[in-house]
Amino acid sequence: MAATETTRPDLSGSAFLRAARGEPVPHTPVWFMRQAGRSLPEYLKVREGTGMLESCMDPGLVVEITLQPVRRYGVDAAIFFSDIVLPLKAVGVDLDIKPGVGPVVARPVRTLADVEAIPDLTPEHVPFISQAVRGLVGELGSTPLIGFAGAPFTVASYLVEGGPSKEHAKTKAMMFGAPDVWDALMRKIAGISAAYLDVQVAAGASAVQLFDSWAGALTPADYAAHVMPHSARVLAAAGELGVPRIHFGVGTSNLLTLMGEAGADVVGVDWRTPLASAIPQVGDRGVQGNLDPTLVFAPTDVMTARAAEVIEAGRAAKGHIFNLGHGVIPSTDPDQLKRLTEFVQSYPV
Ligand code: 1CP
Repeated sequence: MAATETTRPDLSGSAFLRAARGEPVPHTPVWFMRQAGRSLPEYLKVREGTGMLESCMDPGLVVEITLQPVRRYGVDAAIFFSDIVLPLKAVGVDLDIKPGVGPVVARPVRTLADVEAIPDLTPEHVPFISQAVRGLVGELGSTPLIGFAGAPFTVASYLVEGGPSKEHAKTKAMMFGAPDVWDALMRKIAGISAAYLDVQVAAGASAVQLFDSWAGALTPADYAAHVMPHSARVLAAAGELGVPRIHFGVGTSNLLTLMGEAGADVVGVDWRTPLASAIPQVGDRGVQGNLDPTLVFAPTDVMTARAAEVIEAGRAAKGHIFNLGHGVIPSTDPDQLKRLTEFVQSYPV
């Protein structure tokens, strides 16, 4: 329903969208997680003096930063410049994104009352998002825009820990020890993430990615029991919008089947799992990935040889979208990413 609100350009020839749907492609599509707002000098320049969250709420800046890697690399998709905690900020959670640290939450969530104090997200909370997406879709022409949201477990980790965490110990303690609070929190975040994706697709995003970056901290049984049903609700809501859904996590070699079954069209794979072993696990779905992000620091011929291996392995999938196995490392040389993009796009299909 929401998806019909904006007239989109004709994207039927998009290699990215075709691969996401398992259709034949003119070339292997490529984009990079965290391609916007990392290593580019033109990004650092426009961000000068403006905080991260402030930048995400400025449609002019969001359009510019999202377009920068598309202009420079000619990637097959743009990823919306925002953050997984932006919707929480928009509904009034007291948080900041601290340079060099990441999201920091002033009063971490511990009780049912804390969960109930978080409002649900409505489009009125994020008019600047709709405006930025509309502006982008106009500028991007035949390049599709990927909208995104954080999956409930990964967003919960920031809310419960109060900031970045390695062990996610307080989060998992709540999951194991306070199931009623956990269930309420996961439902709350699932609703916010689904509404946030709805806003982006209604304004013209052509695909969505659900980031469950920290799901790899869980056993398959705990993922299935305590996390998957909530991610599945977000993916089902996105499915209603008629756009392809990518589901990504880090260190998820034991969760790939479940992450697909949660309702993804494409499963994102980090670099630790060879695509040859990931593909049978995801079954009749596409895969996205998965060059080790440090390989762009290697000599170009070493990087491209490894990229070729990834493309060759991807042939066995229903569809393959080339990407790094996680985000672009901030010190990455943009010229090397440009060479990688050209290599992937010119590799025989
Ligand atoms: O291409 C892009 O960069 C698009 C925009 C984008 C995306 C998709 C940003 C901007 N953040 C994200 C998603 C995001 N944010 C994830 C999922 C993807 C992933 O695993 O990399 C996560 C876990 C976050 C949380 C976050 N925000 C962190 C990680 C902290 C930790 O726990 O280790 C950090 C450092 C941020 C800040 C952030 N988000 C985005 C940018 C450009 C920045 C840096 C801003 C700054 O320092 O000023």
